[in-house]
Amino acid sequence: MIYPQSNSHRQVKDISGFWDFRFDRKNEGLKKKWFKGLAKTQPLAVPASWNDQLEEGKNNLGPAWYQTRFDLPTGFKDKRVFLRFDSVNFLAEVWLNGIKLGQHEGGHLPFVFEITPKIKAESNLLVVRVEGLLKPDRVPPGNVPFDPKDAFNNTFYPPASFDFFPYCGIQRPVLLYTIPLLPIEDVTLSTKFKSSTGIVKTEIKTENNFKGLIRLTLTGFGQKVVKETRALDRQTTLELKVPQVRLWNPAFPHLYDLKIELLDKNQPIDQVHLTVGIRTIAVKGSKLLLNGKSIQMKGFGRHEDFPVAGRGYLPPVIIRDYDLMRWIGADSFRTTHYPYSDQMMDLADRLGFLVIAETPAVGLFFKQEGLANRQRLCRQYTKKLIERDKNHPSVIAWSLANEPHSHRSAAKSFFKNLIQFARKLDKTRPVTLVSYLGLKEESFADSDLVCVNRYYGWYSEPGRLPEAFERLTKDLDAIFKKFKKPILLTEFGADAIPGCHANPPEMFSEEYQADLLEGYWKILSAKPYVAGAHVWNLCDFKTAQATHRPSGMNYKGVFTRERQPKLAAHRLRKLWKKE
Ligand code: BDP
Repeated sequence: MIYPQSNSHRQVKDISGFWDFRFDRKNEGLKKKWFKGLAKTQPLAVPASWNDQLEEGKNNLGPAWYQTRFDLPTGFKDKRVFLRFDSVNFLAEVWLNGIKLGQHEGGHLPFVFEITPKIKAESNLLVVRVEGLLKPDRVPPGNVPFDPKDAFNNTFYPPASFDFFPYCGIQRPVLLYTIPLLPIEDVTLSTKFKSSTGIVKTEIKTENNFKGLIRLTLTGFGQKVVKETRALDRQTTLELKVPQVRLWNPAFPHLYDLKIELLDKNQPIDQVHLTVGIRTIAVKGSKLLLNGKSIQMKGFGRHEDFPVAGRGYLPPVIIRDYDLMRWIGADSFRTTHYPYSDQMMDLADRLGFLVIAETPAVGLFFKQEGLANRQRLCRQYTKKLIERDKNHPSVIAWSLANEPHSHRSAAKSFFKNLIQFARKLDKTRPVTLVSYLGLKEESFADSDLVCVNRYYGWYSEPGRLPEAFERLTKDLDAIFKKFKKPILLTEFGADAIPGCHANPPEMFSEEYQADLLEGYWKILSAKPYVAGAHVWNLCDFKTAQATHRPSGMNYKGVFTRERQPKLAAHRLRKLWKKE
């Protein structure tokens, strides 16, 4: 999937802004045909979650309606025109000029409609109905009936089965864009190297009836490699050899520029630019190897979360978070618990962060009811995530779920199939899932990495760090003995209320959080089979209301929600920067 681009063959126009908006409390909009035009609206910022923009929005998960009008932008005439939503949470139905374009389920992943035949030169009316209700057969699920076997305790309001606020709305940009009549449909890159030569395998998908020339030009670091060939059916593969290759890695995130052109009778008819990081990622025994060298990642789990905008796309916050991660000495993160924006991923390539890209499959459970739909959604998310993020050198693994309640027998075969499915789609990256079950997680037999979340010293052994550290050590050794694969501690942490201090340290104080994280890191960094440690969380974040979540906040951030450091941030920096 190629992100919309602007060049002499393609145009993009961002139609985000202040749109007309209204809630549909009585759920009458469909019957009353609001898709023909909304009345009684108020302005709402797009992209952003609606929940913290409006008083009425807070715990309101929809349905709600948006509308905007646009003219056909200059340069769009006689081109194929598409409408792309980068992310709408959860269910979106879309109409253009009163005609339904379609619907899309699931936040955090893009969807596209071709609107060429339906678009007018002036005053096009775009209407979107969005609904983010929490339902047991959705992914992530909500409103799940209590069942001790699935470890749900229904403590949250709104009743999410996951620990972050169920923000709703059009949360990322909405784009109009064009492609030529015979376009480059898709490009898949994979890279490797042999001594000092980099090899970039490029698979280009074109239309059936394109029989012209495909030309690739790779430039960077004083090199220019050009290769061209006639298009073969729908898929053409070309290999570029890059002398004196500069490999991509966190210390030196070297990126080459790749221009892909289609030529028909010597006339250029399409062009796409991609950045290429040449690197390899592999699992060998107990090691995770980047460019053939063993790595031990340090970093965070995170959330797309900020006051007022909720889960909305906010470029300065993205920059701030990368800056904080650099300041503290982190080199990696997991896109907990859903795919992040395309822009966040582009910056990971540029700034040199290693990313475990995760699907929105959090809080999954395997009771029969609704299972078929949850499984369908998981496959759909896995496919879309890989299609979207496959060309990022920063992405070094796919995580297909966070903390599934996978002790029911249906889980094992489900994950076996899902892992195989992901491997078929991408043969170049490790595939994993993140579990709290540890030793009892049967799917670790099928995954490439063992990713576990541990809260010793917090949810168990509260206030007793020495016992927590002892348990952690024994637990990790036992897990490694059983699975013999690299282990990533994908979450560990403690809540610290900013400004709360205690000596001797006690729970919720900044000192306790700092001591817990330091203790964990010392144990983890000394274990040769640990390929990474991700602190939970980079920043405090909004969650649903619960007795254990003061003011609807999860305070496990080492930075506050406003992105200021707690004691733990300084402590981690000392440990991480010196290495
Ligand atoms: C883990 C979850 C994460 C939560 C965290 C916590 O993966 O989403 O926010 O616990 O309780 O189990 O802070």
